[in-house]
Amino acid sequence: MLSNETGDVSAAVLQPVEQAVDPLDVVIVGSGFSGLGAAIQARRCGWHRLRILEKGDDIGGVWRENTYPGAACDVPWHLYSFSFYKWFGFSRRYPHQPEILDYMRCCAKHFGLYDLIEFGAQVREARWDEAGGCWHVEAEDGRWWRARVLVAGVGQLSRPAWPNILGRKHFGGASYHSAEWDHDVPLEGRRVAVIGTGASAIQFVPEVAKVAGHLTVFQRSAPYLLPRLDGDYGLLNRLLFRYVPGYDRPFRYCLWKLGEVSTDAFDQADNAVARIFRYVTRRHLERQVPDPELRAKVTPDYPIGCKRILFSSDYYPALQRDNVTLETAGIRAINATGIETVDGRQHDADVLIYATGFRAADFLAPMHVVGRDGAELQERWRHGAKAYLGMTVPGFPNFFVMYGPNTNLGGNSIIYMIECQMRYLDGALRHLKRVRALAVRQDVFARFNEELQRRLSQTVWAAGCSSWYQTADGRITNNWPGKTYEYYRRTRHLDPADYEIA
Ligand code: N01
Repeated sequence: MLSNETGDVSAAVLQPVEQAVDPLDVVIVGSGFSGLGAAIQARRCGWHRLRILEKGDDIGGVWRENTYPGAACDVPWHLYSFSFYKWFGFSRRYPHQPEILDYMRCCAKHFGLYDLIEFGAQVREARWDEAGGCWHVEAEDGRWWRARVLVAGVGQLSRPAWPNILGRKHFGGASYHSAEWDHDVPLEGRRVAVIGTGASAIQFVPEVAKVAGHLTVFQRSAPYLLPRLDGDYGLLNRLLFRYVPGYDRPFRYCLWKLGEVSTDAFDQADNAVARIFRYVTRRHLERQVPDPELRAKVTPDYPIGCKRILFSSDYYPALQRDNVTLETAGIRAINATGIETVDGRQHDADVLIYATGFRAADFLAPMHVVGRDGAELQERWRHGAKAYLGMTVPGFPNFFVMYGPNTNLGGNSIIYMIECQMRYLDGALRHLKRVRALAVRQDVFARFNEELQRRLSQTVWAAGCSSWYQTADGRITNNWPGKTYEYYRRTRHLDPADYEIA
């Protein structure tokens, strides 16, 4: 019987025999868009001995986890899908979560990825083995794998953020986070409180308002809202998408181009695009909210784009329903029966829903990644995560992060960025057929990050509002400062001169 290095025989029998002999080619952590994309790319360039480690019991990442009512994408499907895998099951422009998850499942099936996935594998640690020239990856349950290349595809929005509000644990009713929606808790006729007014809340508030006895929405900052021009395609369009080759291409291109142009709104200097966004959001607000008191409450007090600009045509109307209250007084504490605001009022609730976002700046946590000479990634990233092109870190050979630091966008589709990363990974994997290890050079990494931070300091994200784009110290760790085309250009080819090669 085989035994693994920890001597745990029961875990060892779970390992395929070949692993004890030879490391795998690639281990990928996560089976969201990034993980699936990395696996598809690795296979395309001839690396077939792969494993995808998935902590859940299905693929999909955030699209498996976020099942709140109304969960949908705010990027149209033409752009929020892989350019190389067409699927015409989307019924409307902005697909809802079940359709996106279906798309991902069909994609995984089409590329034969299911056989590669180890479900229930929450990675605890990944450690570089210099002598063996490979990564040793260990799951919480003791299973382990060795692989020449490690790809992290765990996303930026996979860990819910719980607010540090006094008395949170004392609430006597049901409570949960929007990313862990508890469908067993009935909301019909009940008093529901929602904390937060970000992208998640504005999608489920209109749905909850339809059934709740009373809904109180606790807003700390008002979001900017653009109208959501959603719609069903109708049979004819669907048939055209399905049967006319290339019919979807102009849609994809125009949406991408629009996203590129909209990126100008994130420059700190005032410009035409920001002015257009301000005008459209103001008109949307004036049209949908006639009451001056409510209008004042939902008018943002920070520069547009500093937090994510949201799309909704049913959020403002939901706030005006008789059974909905928007509360803007700050929260002092949570107690057994509800929420107490700083003005001393008590707001009783039966159900409390936290729409308080994600621990987006804690990249890769809780996975412990140890590189050359015992270097710990979380320690390196103590003051904010950094990587070269969002993907590679000095001292961490053959390690690639998908949707890593500074690759999030304010105005375009993240799937485009993931495809750029797939292309870059392809370059790396091709090199790794000839050499043992690639680790980005410290000077290349440092120069890149200096440039990035200099440019980011001139964006609206640095204008002083708080957002998940930055650490508590204000370092912008999540967003890419330019257009996506620039990222495409810079990641198109891996330049071996940027790397120490072993
Ligand atoms: O989270 P958020 P989200 N007391 O961080 C408030 C993606 N997404 O889950 O702004 C009171 O945006 C906080 O207030 P403030 C998308 O990229 C995509 O909504 O900090 N309030 C804010 O209102 C999005 O950007 C889709 O003042 C507190 C809210 O909680 C990202 O996920 C759909 C608080 C958090 O908003 C995150 O969105 C959904 C406290 N102590 C989500 N702490 C798509 O369509 C926090 N808040 C693709």
